[in-house]
Amino acid sequence: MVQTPRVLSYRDFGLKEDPFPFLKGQPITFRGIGCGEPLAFSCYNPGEKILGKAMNIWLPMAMAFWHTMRGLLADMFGPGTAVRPWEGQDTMENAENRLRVAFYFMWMQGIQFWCFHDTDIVPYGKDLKEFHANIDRIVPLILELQKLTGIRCGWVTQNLFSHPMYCKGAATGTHPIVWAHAFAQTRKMLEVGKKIGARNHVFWGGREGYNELLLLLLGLEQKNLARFLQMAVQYRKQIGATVQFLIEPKPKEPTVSQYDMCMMVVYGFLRRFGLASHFKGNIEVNHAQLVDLPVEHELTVAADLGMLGGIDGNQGTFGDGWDTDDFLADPMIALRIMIVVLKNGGLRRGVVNWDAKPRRESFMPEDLFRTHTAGMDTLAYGLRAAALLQQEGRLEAVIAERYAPWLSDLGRGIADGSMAPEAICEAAYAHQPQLGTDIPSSHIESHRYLLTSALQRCCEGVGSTHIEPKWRLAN
Ligand code: XUL
Ligand code: CO
Repeated sequence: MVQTPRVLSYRDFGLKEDPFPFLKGQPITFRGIGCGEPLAFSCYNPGEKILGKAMNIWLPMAMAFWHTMRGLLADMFGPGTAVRPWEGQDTMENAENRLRVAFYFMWMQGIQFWCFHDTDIVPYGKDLKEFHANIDRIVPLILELQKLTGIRCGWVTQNLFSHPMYCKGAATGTHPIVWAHAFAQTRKMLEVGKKIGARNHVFWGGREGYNELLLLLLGLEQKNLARFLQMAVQYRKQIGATVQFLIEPKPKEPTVSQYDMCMMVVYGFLRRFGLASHFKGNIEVNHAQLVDLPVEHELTVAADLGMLGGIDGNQGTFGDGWDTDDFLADPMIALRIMIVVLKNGGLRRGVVNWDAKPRRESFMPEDLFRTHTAGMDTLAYGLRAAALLQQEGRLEAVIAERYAPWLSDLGRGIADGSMAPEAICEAAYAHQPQLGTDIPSSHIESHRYLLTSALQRCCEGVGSTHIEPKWRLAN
């Protein structure tokens, strides 16, 4: 898993000039806790062992091709601002060059995995046939670049939301020919995933929901979606692929209400159609925030069901209410994520995919490195602090004490069903529980503060160094 310690230059990637000359050929590396340089890691030290595993095993970082390579930072109010000298016409030639730049980017950033949609890597062309022929043409280059760098595919997916034909949904649309296109795209990506050794295959139902309930045949749409997933499961088996299937929940946007609302809803749907054992969840921070849940809720539900399959790393802009895909910058969110990930024993085959983009005013190629470095570091602080908490065992002790009453005769009797209803009610009549004696305070704030203090201790040395600010606010 640790990257081959070779030195590669842009020329090894088949590039004629260095797309990132500001790095002067030097990859992003760890320069010590709190080093504070925007193009060096202050916390993420890939090979360093944390609780017996290297940091890059706990945090298998992945680049999202659509944002990092294709995102031009356009929004609904204006065109893209991104300066991307390697972008040109939407041709195969440019697609190949872009792929080379992508691998060089990941190499320089110290990222070990990549994730992409079918439409990210080649032009669609005039129809599905041409699109798939284009994909076939680029696969050998993918294999070559993966071999050169040791960078592997975290997940593949199919874009079933951008093409105008998907305006009413893909597997939940109103026309079977659209369903057929969605399935053909999925089948192709299963084949590609197998060829390039993808670890996971993601299903994000971008337009699988509704915009107007009044016009909806809910039962038909749900059955069609289930059929689509069942056929994907069958095809995976047919071609002998072992890729892990992940569903990425999201409550809304672009539709008013999406069927894969949150992890619990996804589980209910999968159970209903006998699919639960075939899928896990890919949990995205900003998607959880859109359903008004903290991401640790989604992660915990997934982990508890044995379905934690991966993470899309980002965060929403505070109070915005949109899927803004900011790079993770809040260490407390990172810590809460990593507490669940450590308890889960890691992400196994899953990756942390940076489904995130620079802000519109951070438009230079250098910002791609600055954003990934900051996001990776933030998550690494979360990892270090979560490991500290786990080692100290203080949170575990609080939890054990909190639920200890369930180990009493009454607790066991209720839980294992051995106690008769009469005896349970008798116990209730016999004892009136008192707050403070029978039922202790939870001291929630002190326990929350354990998290703050763990983060603070991970940054030790930083806070103690007095740095004279170079500028002051005028007042
Ligand atoms: C959209 C989103 C997607 C999926 C892949 O909100 O998260 O980019 O991750 O289709
Ligand atoms: Co995502």
